[in-house]
Amino acid sequence: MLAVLASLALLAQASGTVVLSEIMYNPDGKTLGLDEHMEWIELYNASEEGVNLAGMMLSDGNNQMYLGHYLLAPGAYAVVCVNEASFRSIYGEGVRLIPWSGEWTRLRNSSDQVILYGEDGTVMESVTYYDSWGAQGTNPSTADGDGSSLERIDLTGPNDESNWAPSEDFSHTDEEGDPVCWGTPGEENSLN
Ligand SMILES: [Ca+2]
Ligand SMILES: [Ca+2]
Repeated sequence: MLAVLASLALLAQASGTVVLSEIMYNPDGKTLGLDEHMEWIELYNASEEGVNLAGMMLSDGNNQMYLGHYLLAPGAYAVVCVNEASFRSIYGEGVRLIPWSGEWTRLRNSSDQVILYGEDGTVMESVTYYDSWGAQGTNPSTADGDGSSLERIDLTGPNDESNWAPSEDFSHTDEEGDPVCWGTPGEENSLN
């Protein structure tokens, strides 16, 4: 019995169980606020089992953020944000936030890597995004400071430009009541 439990525990943080699903790397400074207050990363549990995120680590290769105790249900989304008060002021109290400790990864606006490590230090997920992802000809990507996040289209598909694109959800409204696209933190992606 103990051996079975041990193998289940290992499976629980295996590659592909918890995936990177959405990244707000360049929040719209005019409406959302500064990067250091409003960046966030969304995770999704693509497995059939609940996964405790405790001990997992997010990093851009420099700073390290250790995830705290958090049971992510199968098919559920949750968010790691740089500043809870700032995040709540925009997105409200309903989004579940994952506790973390360490130093925020600081998502560069040109290009950066986001790596998710399992508790045992193995790489579970890695995406290197570019501000060109989602650009249309000479028009810059709407994920590059124009409100949108970058969403993963197929949540178990590849971590490249073919499978990540600017979010298209306009259910939020700004102070003037105009619809804005601020991503879908904690919810199903608009591109899924
Ligand atoms: Ca940024
Ligand atoms: Ca989402």
